[in-house]
Amino acid sequence: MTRIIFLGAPGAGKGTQAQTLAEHWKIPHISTGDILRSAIKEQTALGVKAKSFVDSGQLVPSELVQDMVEERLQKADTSSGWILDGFPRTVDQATFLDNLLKKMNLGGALVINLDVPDDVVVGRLLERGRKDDTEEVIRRRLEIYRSETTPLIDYYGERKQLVVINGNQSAEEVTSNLKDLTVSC
Ligand code: B4P
Repeated sequence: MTRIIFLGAPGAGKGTQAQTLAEHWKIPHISTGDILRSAIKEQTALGVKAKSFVDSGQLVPSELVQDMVEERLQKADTSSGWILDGFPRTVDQATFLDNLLKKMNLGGALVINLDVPDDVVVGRLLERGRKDDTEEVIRRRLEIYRSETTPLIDYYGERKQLVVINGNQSAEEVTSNLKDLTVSC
């Protein structure tokens, strides 16, 4: 069973790589950002609550995202594993996920940190131009990433679950490095 978590700054290539590898390994790509954006588009109760946070580059309250992830990880298509992209983003979310996996009688996941310098990610996101890819919102997302998400590098490092990959290469080169990893966990 393959369980992968992608860490990395906004624009580090998490979504890009997770999608490619999920197709390669035939497991679902679970992106909390994509689920939130689709809930916002469909104006579901979750989407209405999440909209202002996503638009301004802040983290959506953890209880909303955690419920969403718990529900998604119970679906039948996860029986061979999954790739989580964008979750966890805080130590609280990581603790929640550890407890959830224990409750489901599953072991830990392999955590991949895609390492890319700030100036490179800002350039990539400005080029992408999603609604939350304006310079001001990108700067806020990066600040929140530094304060809330980088502690997860130590969290998973201490648990010997972490692998760091250089994300500052072409998408094809990053994919090739990732395919070389042993992924059974
Ligand atoms: P996400 O959707 O996770 O957005 P992201 O961090 O910007 O990463 P994304 O995966 O989209 O980009 P990628 O690096 O692949 O989150 C959006 C918002 O949702 C958050 O701000 C927050 O509000 C909310 N949210 C999500 N999860 C949450 C959680 N757990 N808790 C609370 N709130 C949450 O790619 C970026 C661009 O780079 C692309 O255009 C791509 O083509 C390009 N690119 C990728 N790899 C490249 C490479 N190697 N070379 C050149 N370009 C590359």
